[in-house]
Amino acid sequence: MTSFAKVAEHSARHPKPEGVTFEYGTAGFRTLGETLASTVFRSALLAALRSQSKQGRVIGVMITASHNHERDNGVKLVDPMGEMLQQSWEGYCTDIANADSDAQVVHILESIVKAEGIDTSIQPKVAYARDTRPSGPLLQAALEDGLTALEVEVTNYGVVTTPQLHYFVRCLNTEHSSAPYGDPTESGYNEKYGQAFLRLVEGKPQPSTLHIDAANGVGAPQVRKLADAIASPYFSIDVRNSDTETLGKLNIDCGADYVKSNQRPPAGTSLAPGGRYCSFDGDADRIVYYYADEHGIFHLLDGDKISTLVATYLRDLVAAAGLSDLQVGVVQTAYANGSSTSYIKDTLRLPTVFAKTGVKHLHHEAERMSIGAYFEANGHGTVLFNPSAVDKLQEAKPTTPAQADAIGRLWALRDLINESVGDAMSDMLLVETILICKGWTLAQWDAAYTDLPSRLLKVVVNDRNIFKTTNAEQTLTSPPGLQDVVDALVAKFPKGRSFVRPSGTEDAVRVYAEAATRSDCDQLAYAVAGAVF
Ligand code: 16G
Ligand code: ZN
Repeated sequence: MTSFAKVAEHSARHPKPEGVTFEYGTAGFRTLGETLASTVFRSALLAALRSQSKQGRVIGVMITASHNHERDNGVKLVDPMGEMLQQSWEGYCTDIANADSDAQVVHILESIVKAEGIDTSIQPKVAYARDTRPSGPLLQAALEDGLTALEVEVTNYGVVTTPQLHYFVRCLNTEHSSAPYGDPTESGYNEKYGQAFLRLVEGKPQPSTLHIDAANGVGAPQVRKLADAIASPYFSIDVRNSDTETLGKLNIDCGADYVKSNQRPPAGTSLAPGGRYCSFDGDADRIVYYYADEHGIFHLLDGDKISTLVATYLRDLVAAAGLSDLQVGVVQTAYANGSSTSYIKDTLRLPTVFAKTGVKHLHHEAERMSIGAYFEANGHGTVLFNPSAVDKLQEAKPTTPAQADAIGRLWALRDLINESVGDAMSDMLLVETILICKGWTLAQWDAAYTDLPSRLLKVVVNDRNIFKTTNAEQTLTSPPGLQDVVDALVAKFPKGRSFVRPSGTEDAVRVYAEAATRSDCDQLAYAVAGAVF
């Protein structure tokens, strides 16, 4: 029986900072690391209750602030299949983080137990990890104090990538089932993805070295371990920006977010024409590729380019397997470049739907498809195989060797993909597999379609909460009249598109615009930003 007797005493060691309000946002809590100890402690308590509400299944807790500044940190809960915390619990997280007293912390726990009908005699289980941030160890100690207060059975994964923790949680919860996801260890992770990769590329021409910018984050040591496990010329890598020791380097002038936002390579990296480059973000759940053409011009292959590459490959394999009733679909957000959406609809002839920004929204849309590829333009995404698709693969009766080969490849692809969440390392192996199998350079991949010029602006406003949207964040419903102004501006520019949305992670509003030319795009973006301000 979990008793809350020790909670108040432990909670008193982690006082909530005065004058700070916390919010469980798009990707959990995220703010200055030094203010987060009470929130992390309280998140441990909630993770324990969440585990009990799921009959003692393992809940994950990840301490990271992803691509954000090194002084920031964050914490998020991971549900039993490795997915993001169910949205209906986010409010509990926000409530408990903002409780003003230790007694109120206990009171909130008691009210959640009542509201959710939780059996507190169940042994709670939590698996946790952190990234390389300097505030990580102290926050981990706060987390452990919360877990101790509720006598939680714990697994500490140390310093790993966010998607690795999601993978471990899924493995732990399927370990004794008929369909175990994998071995819940780092070596199990490397083995599973590495072996699937080798199965898929065997016998094909070997690719040139892949230069990986690891954002000076946790992806650096982890991708080296992956490469050691693969131990094959099919995965020859050169890891750059791999300094996780020196303070102040994480995500600075490097990493997927820097490359995508600035549309340029990491500082200090000169791109050799024909060379192959990619960047992870600080916790290795995003990846973008890029290269320089023969004139030295930089070209970005972002999440949209990855999703179209992956969707094309899956579509062709499904057709080759003779599984015409397996429908491949693509989930995008409003940030997807208009050219990518047209390409998916008009050239690939695949269904595409829009979801709100944030992995959980895309993930849920992709779950509705037979095989759903979801990617944010920023490079976060994965592919989900619906259980009915898995059944169809199992029941498939190939009548030719080509069909049997395609079915075998679909199985191997499923093993290669981290279905719990977008994963830079797994996505990288997926892209590498497709490029190797097609014998493509990055330029050949890029040739499918040309991105429209786009611009993303951040506008700091007095109150971002007055900005409300509908239609997967593409249309404003508040403030009144603003959407009409945006529409009128958009109408002035060929291929113009623009939207305004409140950020889910920062106190600001984002303005996105695209148009046929760079100059039109910038004019549109600044005109819309002016209307917002
Ligand atoms: C979070 C999301 C990311 C999204 C970003 C948008 C997860 C794991 N991460 O980082 O997917 O693109 O928020 O930020 O869901 P914004 O709301 O500030 O624009
Ligand atoms: Zn991240």
